[in-house]
Amino acid sequence: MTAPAATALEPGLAAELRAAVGEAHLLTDPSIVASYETDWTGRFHGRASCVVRPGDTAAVAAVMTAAARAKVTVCVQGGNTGLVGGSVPVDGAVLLSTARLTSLEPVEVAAGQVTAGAGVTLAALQRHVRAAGYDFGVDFAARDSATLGGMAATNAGGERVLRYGTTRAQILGIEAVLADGSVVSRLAGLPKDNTGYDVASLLAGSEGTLGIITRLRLRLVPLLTERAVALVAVDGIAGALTLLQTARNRLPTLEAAELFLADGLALVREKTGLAAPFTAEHPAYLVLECASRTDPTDDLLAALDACDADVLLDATVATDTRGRHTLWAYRESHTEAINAAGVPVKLDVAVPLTALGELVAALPATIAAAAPQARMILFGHINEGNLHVNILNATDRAEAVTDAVLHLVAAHRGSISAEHGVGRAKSRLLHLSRSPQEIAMMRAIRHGLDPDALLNPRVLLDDPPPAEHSPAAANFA
Ligand code: FAD
Ligand code: 2HG
Ligand code: ZN
Repeated sequence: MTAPAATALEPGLAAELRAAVGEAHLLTDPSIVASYETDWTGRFHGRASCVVRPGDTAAVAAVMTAAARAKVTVCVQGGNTGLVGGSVPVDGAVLLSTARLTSLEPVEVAAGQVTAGAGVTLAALQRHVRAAGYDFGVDFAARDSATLGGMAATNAGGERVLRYGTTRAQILGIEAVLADGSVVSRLAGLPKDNTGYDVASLLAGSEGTLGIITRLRLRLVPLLTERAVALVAVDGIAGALTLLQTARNRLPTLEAAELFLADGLALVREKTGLAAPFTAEHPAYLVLECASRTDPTDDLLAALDACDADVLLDATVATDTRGRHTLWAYRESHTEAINAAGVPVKLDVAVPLTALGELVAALPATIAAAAPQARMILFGHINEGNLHVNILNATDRAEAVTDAVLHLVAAHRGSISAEHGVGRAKSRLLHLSRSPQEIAMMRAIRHGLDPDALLNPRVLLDDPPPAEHSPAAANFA
């Protein structure tokens, strides 16, 4: 996708935005604005009329009030690590960056909760809560850049869903600014609160189409310092599923079960220089992590011992920090290694575990038919049936290959987005995973809160172009 020319910022709106965020945080220099206009993968681009960097909820509300009055589109960006094209602006939009929403309150030790700004990165939150003897239930490789607001907006999953669920399950309250500039705030953190619609749950996974999240009240989990990681070689998906079942049944301390395949390992090794984990090559690999307050190593070893030799082809276990990080690097380096090889078409899907083997078997031919030159790298979170289907050498066939894979997934009763969201990359195919009634309900909620579709247009829902008389129509050219 190439970026169209930027639309100029109207002087009256510029003055209001300057008053809202301060002179230093209204950015209009094209060379600076450019750094906000391309996504992490390099596949999606847009052109913003300016970037605003509000420092608190009141400033976000002032920006939205001004934008709503001028009927100008606002696109929201956190850490810009999203993988579905939702974090880049549409032409002429005001790009609102949450980078300065970094308030971090003291951990409430008795409740096991914390209130944090939407612009706080996952790694900063982890440092903050670990110092107080707690941990956060979500973790993944983009931790140094991904923000809590972006994670909530996409309902990010990651490597610990098996134990703690997705981001939505960690959110006890939310503060957000709506499209008209009004503020909804529910941050008391009551674990029980049945007083009607759950605003926090609704905003989780809404991808910035219902409001701009400014603060979050988060549930924390115990800090588990004793950890053991195994890298296990298996014969393919069938072996991986058998091993998963054994690990789940025998290991109450199991925290992660992550899958990658031989060609993914080869690419990771080529780009990182990591040594081969085993003397022989194998078709598939699982990373298993156990965490507890007491050393889980013996339990992990006993579970591996319980596996038949025709399932478990090879294994290595690490308990020291460096060894564990090395085993994780084989899995976590996939995304960077793929991007180093080219601009990928990224599809993030989930199917019932009973359909996983069939899907993996069908993917190569499906992709080759749509994009003959394509190179597929598969990996993911096996416990949730969540596969990351990365397709290189296919950006010129992106639509065809996306259609083919997502139709195949739908035919296997799957989801076209397991954890990355729908974004702009897949909004035209939402009907493959959601019924007409569900989509109508989503549209009604969206329209009720944002009738002019000013917030993140074309993300999640394929918004119809606004009426011709609306100034926002320019953004849909
Ligand atoms: P952005 O990319 O800035 O935005 C993502 C979406 O959220 C956009 O639509 C944006 O408009 C919206 N948004 C951002 N902030 C707000 C806000 N405050 N209010 C309302 N809307 C907002 N994802 C997973 O789920 N699991 C993984 O394991 C995982 N691993 C990753 C590994 C790597 C190396 C990379 C690059 C990405 C990975 N991701 C993963 C994807 C990505 O990190 C997550 O989607 C993350 O939640 C995005 O956070 P962000 O702050 O970067 O959001
Ligand atoms: C992961 O699980 C992320 O590592 C990124 O969700 C997936 O790069 C991808 O496709
Ligand atoms: Zn993932």
